[in-house]
Amino acid sequence: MLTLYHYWSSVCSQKVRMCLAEKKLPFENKHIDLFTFEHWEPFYRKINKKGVVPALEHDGKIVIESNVILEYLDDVFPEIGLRPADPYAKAQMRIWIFNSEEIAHSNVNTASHNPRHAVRLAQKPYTQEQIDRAVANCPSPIIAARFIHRHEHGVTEAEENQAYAALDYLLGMMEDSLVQGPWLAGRDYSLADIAMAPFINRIEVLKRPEMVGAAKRPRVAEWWQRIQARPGFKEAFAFANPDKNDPIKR
Ligand SMILES: N[C@@H](CCC(=O)N[C@@H](CS)C(=O)NCC(=O)O)C(=O)O
Repeated sequence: MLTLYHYWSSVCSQKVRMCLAEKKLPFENKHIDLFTFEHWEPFYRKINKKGVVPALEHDGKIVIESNVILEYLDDVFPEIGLRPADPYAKAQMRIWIFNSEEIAHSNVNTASHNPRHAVRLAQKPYTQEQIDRAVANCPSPIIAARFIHRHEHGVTEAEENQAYAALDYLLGMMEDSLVQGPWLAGRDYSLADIAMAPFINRIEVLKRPEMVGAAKRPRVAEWWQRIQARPGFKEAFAFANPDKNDPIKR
């Protein structure tokens, strides 16, 4: 039995939902609302000591870290395999999984703050006391410090520009890698594509579609079309936001 603790629009959660859908694995859904700070509450800290989503529970065992969850699912449910057998292709797959963590996640997070995270928080009339209580619950000093800083100062234009420059550099590498295509690790659709797809979706949502558009990056643009045509992608992204008042819709 699989249970997924996730948040509808979290990029790391979207990866895991894509993998589950691609493998046709049913799961129990536990939605954790990041904007009511459920991820820092004691019950969830027992599941994920880092206070982030996603977390996967499999027959009572907890696995955290989205990229680790992807490989775990492929180990335990190999019937629909998502890792190439060829060692070189597998190395390419791992590089893209690593890039998704090292470059894509932190920079997409920075770029998402002002137009998404701050907008949601502003919509909820939290008192300073409620914010302080939420932060006191946060298990990670790293995330707590970032949250406080951004809550007080937002993300500056310079920080945002730096994040987009990093993402542009990553997309340039993607364009080059896809010469071997059609997928990021070569011939076969793999965990590399799953690890990167939610970030490309977010770049589009953040109204920077030219970064992944055909004029600038034809191979990335075609890859993105192929990804979106997959039933697993459609299923993973069809997960509806339980909070109907959320001003963010995609
Ligand atoms: N390396 C972790 C990162 C998890 C992560 O940061 N998740 C985000 C959502 S994509 C989160 O829970 N953020 C909550 C917060 O920063 O307060 C993974 O890949 O699972």
